[in-house]
Amino acid sequence: MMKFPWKTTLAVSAILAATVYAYAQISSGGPMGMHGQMQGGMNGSMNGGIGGDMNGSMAEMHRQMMQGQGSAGMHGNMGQGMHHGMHGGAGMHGQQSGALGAPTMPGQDAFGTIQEIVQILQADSSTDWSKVNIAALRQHLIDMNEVTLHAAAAERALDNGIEIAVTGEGRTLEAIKRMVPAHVSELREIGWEAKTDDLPNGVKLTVTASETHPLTMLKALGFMGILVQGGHHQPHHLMMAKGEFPMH
Ligand SMILES: [Cu+2]
Repeated sequence: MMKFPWKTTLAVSAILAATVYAYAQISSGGPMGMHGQMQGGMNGSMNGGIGGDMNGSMAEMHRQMMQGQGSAGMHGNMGQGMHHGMHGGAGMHGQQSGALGAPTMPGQDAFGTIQEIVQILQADSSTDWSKVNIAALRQHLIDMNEVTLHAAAAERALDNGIEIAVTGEGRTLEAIKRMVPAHVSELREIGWEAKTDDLPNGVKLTVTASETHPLTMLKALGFMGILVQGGHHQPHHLMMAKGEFPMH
């Protein structure tokens, strides 16, 4: 099921955090027509939160870098981007005055995620609208909400790892059954020893400790810390919206 180049995604993700200011700068002068959204991401980061907008912008950056547009521009603009980031940027460019001028925050995380994806698709002349499926992305975002906020996670330490019973009812249970096993295949792709077993009301997730993921780390991370590993989510959202990726 996983055809996406994970290693590339990870390598790209590692540098994204360090260059997000620079990226916001490129983007505001760039061809993507996503000014409002990028301001949102930038404001979020300046205010101290790493929010959904920034994650979303990483997906777009990943896409640009895969197309070979990102890295040259990124380095060329890095200094300027950092400068703007540190000084708040307001007034230095009309487009960067979100904090003081036109509001940019979407108000709701899934709304903002979908808005950004739709803007990416509309700015891309190669978008195949006969395949685009925003409803599928919305269902996935509902799954994410259920698993992140409503699933119960009972963690138990083993001698060589941890075991987590992830359970819920109704819509939450559906989301657990779809998302947790899919994430475990992704964890395995990036070198984690993880597996899932079905439970009547959820999924049992077992993660074995290793040199790179020692028991102390696994206990500290717990269910959510483990689930967020890897850089797959944001690019997957775009693929889902394009109808190019099987739902999970
Ligand atoms: Cu997701």
